Order: sequence, then structure tokens, then C-alpha cells
Amino acid sequence: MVLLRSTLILLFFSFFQSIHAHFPEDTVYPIFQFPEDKIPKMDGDFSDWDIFPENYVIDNTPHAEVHRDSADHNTSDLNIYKIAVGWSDKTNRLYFFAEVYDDVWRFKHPNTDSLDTQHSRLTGAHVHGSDIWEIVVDADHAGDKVINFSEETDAELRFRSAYTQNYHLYIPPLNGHYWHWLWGKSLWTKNEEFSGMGWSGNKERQFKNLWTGGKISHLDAGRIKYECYLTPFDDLHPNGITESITHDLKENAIIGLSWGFIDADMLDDTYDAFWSFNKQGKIYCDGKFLADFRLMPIDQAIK
Ligand SMILES: [Ca+2]
Ligand SMILES: [Ca+2]
Ligand SMILES: [Ca+2]
Ligand SMILES: [Ca+2]
Repeated sequence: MVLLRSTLILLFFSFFQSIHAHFPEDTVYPIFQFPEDKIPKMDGDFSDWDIFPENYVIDNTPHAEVHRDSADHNTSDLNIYKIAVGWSDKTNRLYFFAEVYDDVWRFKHPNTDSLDTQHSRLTGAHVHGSDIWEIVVDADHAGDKVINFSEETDAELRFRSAYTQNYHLYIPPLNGHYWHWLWGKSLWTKNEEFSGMGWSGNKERQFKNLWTGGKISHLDAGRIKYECYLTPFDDLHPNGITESITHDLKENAIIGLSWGFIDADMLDDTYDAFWSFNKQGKIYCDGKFLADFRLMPIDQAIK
């Protein structure tokens, strides 16, 4: 009886939490479903994204600067021209596209090894001073936390990003290669089986060639395109996929999702602006601040 009552209370709070775990409260954004023969490749060729109907495309409009003095920022500092979010039932992945202008792109980091240390994963140390697309996913829409599970380091690192994943994706990849920092101990999420990306400094040049002949260099201004995919998890375990639970993406389900563009320009160890998609400053730490997105059926208009 006590157990039943506890279960009911738990169910009540889970329900209460899930129906309130979204900002804005009156909006559900659509996630485009890629047909099996149109799943995008992470190759720096962005024609994969041309099939998106206009109503799936997001621009600068909903974003707000929420960590600094927004009066100091404008579209000549960072301009988010186009964001598109897709999913595939075949691959069980979420796909993201961004076209962004920044007046100062930061390509370099003194030591990318420092990003993968336990110290960095716990404190977030050394992460900033770079341009980052921070994407936060709570696929089962439970409003799960990202951080602050325990004062014990081992317990904290076991659960950090386990139920809601927080990714810091470096645009451009630091020192030519480092692109993917998950805020937790699961270093394996960067493997191609679970995530991947492509980007280009201009629309003709593929990612591979950018480092030798790119028009955009460290501290240059430019408008770039970027594509990536991520795998959603209901429980992400540091030991690997066999101890983790992958979330099964299902048509018409609602997931928790948001992102922030962290813009660093002239400062080496911090950032100048955090442009949050749904105007929430705490999306980085808790799924209850995310927006609602629906995994849409295949749009008949594109067939
Ligand atoms: Ca592509
Ligand atoms: Ca900027
Ligand atoms: Ca979750
Ligand atoms: Ca920048």
C-alpha cells in the first residue's frame, strides 16, 4: 500500500513535471522527418537541407541573448540566418543545420586535451573562449536535470548528461579537429556511430579542404554553414553503449530540446553572448527549461 501510494505520488509528479517542462508554454515546434532516401550526409554539402518546407525553418527571431547585456549585441555581432532540425526513423538520429554569421570566428584553443579531463567535465573549465553551438536534448520529455546530481564526484559524473544530454559543439572545430564536448564523462558519444558533423566556410568548399585553403581564418568574420547529427539517450552511461539506454524516436512524440549559440570574440577564456533559442538562460543545466518539439510524420508535400 505504501509502495502503491509512493508510485502514485511519483506518477503524479512526473506528469506534473512533464506538462510544465517547456518554454514557451504555448508552442510546439515541428521536427522535419527525413524520408529514408533523403537522410543528410555530414559532408559540408548542404543541398540535403533544401527539401525543408519554410514552416520548419527557424531564424534569428526567437533567439535572445540571456547571459550578458543584450543591449551590447546585434546582428553584426552574430546573426542566426537559418536553423533546421530533422529526424530519421531509420537511423534514430536527430539532425541539425545552422547558417550563421559571426564577426569573429575562433579556430584555435591552446590545448584541446584539457577539454576531456575530469576537471573540465566537472567544472566546465577551459570550455569557453570559443564559438559553440550548445544543444540540449531531453528526448523522453521528462524534464530531467543535466547536472547537480551529487556532491560525490563519481556519482555526479555517472549521471551528468545521463537523462538530458548537453552537447557543446565547436564551430569551427578547434585546432582543426575537436568538435564535440559532452558535459559528462561519456567521451564515447563523439564516435561516428552516435554523432557526426560537417561544415563549410563557404558553400563551394567541403569540410575536408577548409583547413588548407579556407577563406575564413582565426579571428576572421564570415558566414558559415554547419550540419550535424546526435543520438538521443534515456540513460547515457560513461562505460559505453552496452550500459546505456538509447531513446527510440517515434513519430508524433514530443521531445524536450533547445540550444544556445555561445559567441566568443576577443576574449580567450569566456564568452560575450549566449543566444538562447527559447530565451531561457538555464537550458544548459535542466531539461525543464527546454522547448517542446514534435517528431513530425513525413511531409506529403516533399514526395
Ligand atoms: Ca550534407
Ligand atoms: Ca561575434
Ligand atoms: Ca530524459
Ligand atoms: Ca565569435
